[in-house]
Amino acid sequence: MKRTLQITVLLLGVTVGGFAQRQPQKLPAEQEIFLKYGADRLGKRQDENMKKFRDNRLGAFIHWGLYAIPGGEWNGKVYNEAAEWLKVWAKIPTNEWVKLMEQWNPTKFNPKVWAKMAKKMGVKYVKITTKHHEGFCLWPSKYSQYTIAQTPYKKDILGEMVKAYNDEGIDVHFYFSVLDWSHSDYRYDIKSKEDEVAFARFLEFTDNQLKELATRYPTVKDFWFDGTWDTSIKKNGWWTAHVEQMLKEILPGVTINSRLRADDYGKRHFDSNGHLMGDYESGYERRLPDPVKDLKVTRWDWEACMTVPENQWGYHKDWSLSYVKTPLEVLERIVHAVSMGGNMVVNFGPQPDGDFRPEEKELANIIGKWMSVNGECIYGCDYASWDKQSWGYYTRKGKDVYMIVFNPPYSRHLMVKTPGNTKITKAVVLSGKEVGVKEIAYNEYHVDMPAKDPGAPFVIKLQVEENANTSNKYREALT
Ligand code: FHN
Repeated sequence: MKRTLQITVLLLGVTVGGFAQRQPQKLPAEQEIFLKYGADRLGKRQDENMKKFRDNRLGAFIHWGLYAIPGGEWNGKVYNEAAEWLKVWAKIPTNEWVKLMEQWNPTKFNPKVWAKMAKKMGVKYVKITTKHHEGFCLWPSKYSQYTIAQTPYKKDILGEMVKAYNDEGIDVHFYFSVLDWSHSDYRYDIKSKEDEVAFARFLEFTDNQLKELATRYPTVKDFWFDGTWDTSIKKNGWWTAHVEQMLKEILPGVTINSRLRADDYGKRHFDSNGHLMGDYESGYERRLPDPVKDLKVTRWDWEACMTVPENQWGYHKDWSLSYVKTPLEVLERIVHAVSMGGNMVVNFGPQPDGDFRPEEKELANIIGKWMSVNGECIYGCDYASWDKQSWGYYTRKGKDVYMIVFNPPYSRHLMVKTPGNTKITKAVVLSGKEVGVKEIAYNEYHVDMPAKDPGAPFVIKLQVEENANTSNKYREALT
C-alpha cells in the first residue's frame, strides 16, 4: 500500500459492503512496511466496471494457439500433459515450433457461431488467449513475427472474435502471457548485466504489445495476465505496477487480475503487508476454496478458472487420458464459486479447424439449459453468509436467498439455519411451485422438496424478512 493512501484509509477506517477490507493474515497497521509497488487500494473496487465484472459471474476461457494443431502429439508420441505446453514436453525448438504457423487455417472457424454458443451457454464474458507462452499472437502484432498475419489465415482472428462476442452482448477479456518462449530476450532470472539489458528490452516489447492490444481493441474489459511467476518478473515488481497503471490510463475502468503483480520484494498476488494487488484474486485455478473453512475469500473479488479434463487448456486430441468432468460437476463448481462471492470461468480448447469438440458443445448446451431456467441464482449474486448445509449452496441477491440443491436428502426436508432475526416467509422453486416451509427450532427451518423430484439440481428462492421480531419459543436445553 502506498504510504499516503495507506494513512488516509487507516484514518477513515474504510469498510466496504459491511466487511473490513483486510486479509486475516495482514500485519497490524503499525507494523506495515513501506511499499512502493504494493496494493493500490484497500477493499473491493465499487465502480460500475468492477460491478459488471462481478455481476457477470460466469465466463468462458478460450485457449487457442498453435498448440491446437498437434493436439498433444509430436512425432507419433502422445503426451498426456497439458497440450498447450507440448513445446516443452517434447523439447521442440522455437524455429521448429513456429513452423506450425504454416498449418494455421481454421476452415470451420465462424466467430458468429462461437458467440452464439457462448450466449446460449449463458456466459457473460469470454477470456481469449491473445498470446500464450508459445508467443504466437492471435492479432497481427507489429512487434512480432509470430502472428496470425504470417499464417495462411492472415486475417485478424482476434478482432473477428471481439466483434462477434460484443455483438452478442458478451464482454471480452484478454488473456496475455508475459512469459514468451519465442522471444530471445526473455529471461527466467536476471543473473548478469546482459540478462538485465535483454530483459529490459523484453519488458519494452511487452509494453508495446499491451498498448497495441489496448488501443486496437478498445472494447476489451479486462486483462488477465499469466506466465508471471518467474524470478525475472518477481525482481521487477515495479514493472507489474507500471503495466497496471498504463493499461488503466489507456482504458479507464479496465479490470486486471492479481496474477500480474509482484511487489517491491517479489511477493505476488498479495503484497508484503497482506493486501490484494490488482482488482481481483486469480489464484484459484483448477481448485476452489473450501465453502466452510475458507470464507476469507468473500472479503475480496476473485475469479476461478477450470479445465474440463483434469489439466488440458488447449485442444488435446485424446481426452480419454485423464478424468473428464461431467456437466453436472462443472455446474456444481460454478455454483460453488458464486456461493463464495467468486466468478467461474470454464475453459474451452477449440480444435485446429476452428470447431469445438463434441464434448464441449454438449457441455455448453447442458449448462446453457440449466442457466436459462436458473440463471437468476448466479448473475449478480453473492455470498449469502448463511451456514452451509449438506444439500448444496446458497447465493444471494438483495433480499432474495437462493438454495441450489445438488444433494437432496431422503427425508425430503431441506434444513435451513437462518441468521438471528431472519424469518423465511415464502419458498418457491424457480420456474416451479411454492414449497412448504416450517420452523422446526429457533432459526431453523425445514423447506420441503418439490412434490415431483426435478431429477437435476434445482433452485429454491427464499423470501426472507430480516430484522424480524423472532423469539425463541423453544426453551434452550439445560445441561
Ligand atoms: O501455464 C498456463 C496454462 O497453460 C493455462 O494457460 C493456465 C490458465 O489459467 N495458466 C497457466 C498455468 O497457471
